[in-house]
Amino acid sequence: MRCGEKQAHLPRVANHFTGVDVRSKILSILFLLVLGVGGFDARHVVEAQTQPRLIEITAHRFAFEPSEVTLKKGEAVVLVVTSRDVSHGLRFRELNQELKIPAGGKTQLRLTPDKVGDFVGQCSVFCGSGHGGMALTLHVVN
Ligand SMILES: [Cu+2]
Repeated sequence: MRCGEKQAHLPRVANHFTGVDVRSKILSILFLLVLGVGGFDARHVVEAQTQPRLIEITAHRFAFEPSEVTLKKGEAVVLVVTSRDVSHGLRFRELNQELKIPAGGKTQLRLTPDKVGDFVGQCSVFCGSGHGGMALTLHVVN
């Protein structure tokens, strides 16, 4: 009887080890998946930190929308200016920056303000009767 019990017990032990092996394989696969997802998240955060902030602006006769934007000194931003109608321009005399926006198109201006203050950009392409009042003000703060 004892001998029979041992023989009956042995396969169970073997099964038990097989079960642990499968479980540890599943665990290590899960662990790798978690690591992979974690690694992806970390890369995503680093990218988000190094990419300049995009600021979408619409230009149309005779305004920029929004007409005021607040920026942080030293923070890199990209102004993405889209024209909804005719060609426009945007010139910041004090910052020595100018961009042209084609009719119905978009233009980007990368900018890292290095001084605090208000900087007014004027439309620099004549677009009609209200052209002179078409402005975008950048408020640069600390
Ligand atoms: Cu204009």
